[in-house]
Amino acid sequence: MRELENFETPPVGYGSGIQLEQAIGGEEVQFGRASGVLRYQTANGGEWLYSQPLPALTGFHTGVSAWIMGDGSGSQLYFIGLDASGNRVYMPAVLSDYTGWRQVYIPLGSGVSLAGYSITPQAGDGWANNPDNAADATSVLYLDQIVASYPGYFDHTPPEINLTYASGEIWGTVRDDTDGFLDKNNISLSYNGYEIYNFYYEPDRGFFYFAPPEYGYNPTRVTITAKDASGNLNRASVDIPFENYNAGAFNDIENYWAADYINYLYNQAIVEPYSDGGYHPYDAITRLEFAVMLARASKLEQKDYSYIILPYADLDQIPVTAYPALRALYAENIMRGTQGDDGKLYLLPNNSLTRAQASAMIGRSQNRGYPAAELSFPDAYLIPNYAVSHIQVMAAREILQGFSDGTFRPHDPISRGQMAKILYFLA
Ligand SMILES: [Ca+2]
Ligand SMILES: [Ca+2]
Repeated sequence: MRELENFETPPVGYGSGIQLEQAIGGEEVQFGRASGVLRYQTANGGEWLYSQPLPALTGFHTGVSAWIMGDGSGSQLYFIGLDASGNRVYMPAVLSDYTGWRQVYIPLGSGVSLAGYSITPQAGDGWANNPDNAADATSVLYLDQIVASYPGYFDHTPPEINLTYASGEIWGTVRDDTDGFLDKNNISLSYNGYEIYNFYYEPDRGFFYFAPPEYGYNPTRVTITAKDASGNLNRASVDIPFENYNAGAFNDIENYWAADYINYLYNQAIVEPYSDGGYHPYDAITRLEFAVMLARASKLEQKDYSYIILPYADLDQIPVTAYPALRALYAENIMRGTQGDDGKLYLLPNNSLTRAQASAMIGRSQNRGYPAAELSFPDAYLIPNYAVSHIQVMAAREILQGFSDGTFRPHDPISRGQMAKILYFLA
């Protein structure tokens, strides 16, 4: 398989009746951090073409697989191919009579490149009577992870990572069941959450090697992440043993179970002590504290979001120093606020948040494409729908676990101590 379009950078092209843009974050993304959104005139449809067609299909690849989120409109989506002679071919992709994500295979033909998308509106008797089909109405379809492929096969299995740590060195192998050994640009390595580019990698046998620059004094975590052409993600981490020289950063965590994680956050400048010198690990975290910690731990470049105007009606209750973090979370569709009874949007900075709410926001801060686990918590049925997929993924990644009695307690407030552990395991 070969990745052709993942929408992680905005698509470049032009359309009539259709615009293709980038959608960032949220449940409208199937893989990575962004998807493509096709906005079209419901009554007329239209056409959108890349300025530069995607690379032509070669070898066994006779078509593309694509993820398409339907809008239930009954419109017909076509993928437009361009053959070697420069002729256009229109291949039916989906009839959008469904909602939610669906993966389809679209046979374009060998040597053909994907050049754009075309939409024909719903036909038939019901059309004229449907109030949704007013002349100025628009609809949206989402696209993600378009891969050069062959008929009858979808790859849903993430790459396998074997990782060893010994004597201050890290090495191992990465291999995918479908794609075999992966290129270096499909592998990333992070050191305490920061991406490191100068690690050693041999693509012809999937071998990686890394010697951490400094270890032994503070909590340190190194993570290898691998992505196959179909967008499936996997990661493996090592927690490097240490003697903690910063144990005294907080005066109330000496015997607390998450003390190492809290010190990690301190060393990463994600948290600082309260004025009384404590971390207050048993306190419920406030929405504002949660936001600032999540934005810092996600390593978002907060200065890149200065163009965002925060829409919260309770902005006057929020310290200006927190605006950059909130802007980043808003733009990335990670934390958008809560609609009040008056229809206005509120951040509610001093409120606590439930473990389910926190899980959904933390989940939205992560690339999508990791495997999900079946939830075995006896109270899993209490988890709200919006949080289920995020909790499934974080359970599979072993970021979230239940309490010692096995329950998840989705409606309990999340404590500052629990948050510290989660942020460490995200790194
Ligand atoms: Ca994507
Ligand atoms: Ca795979």
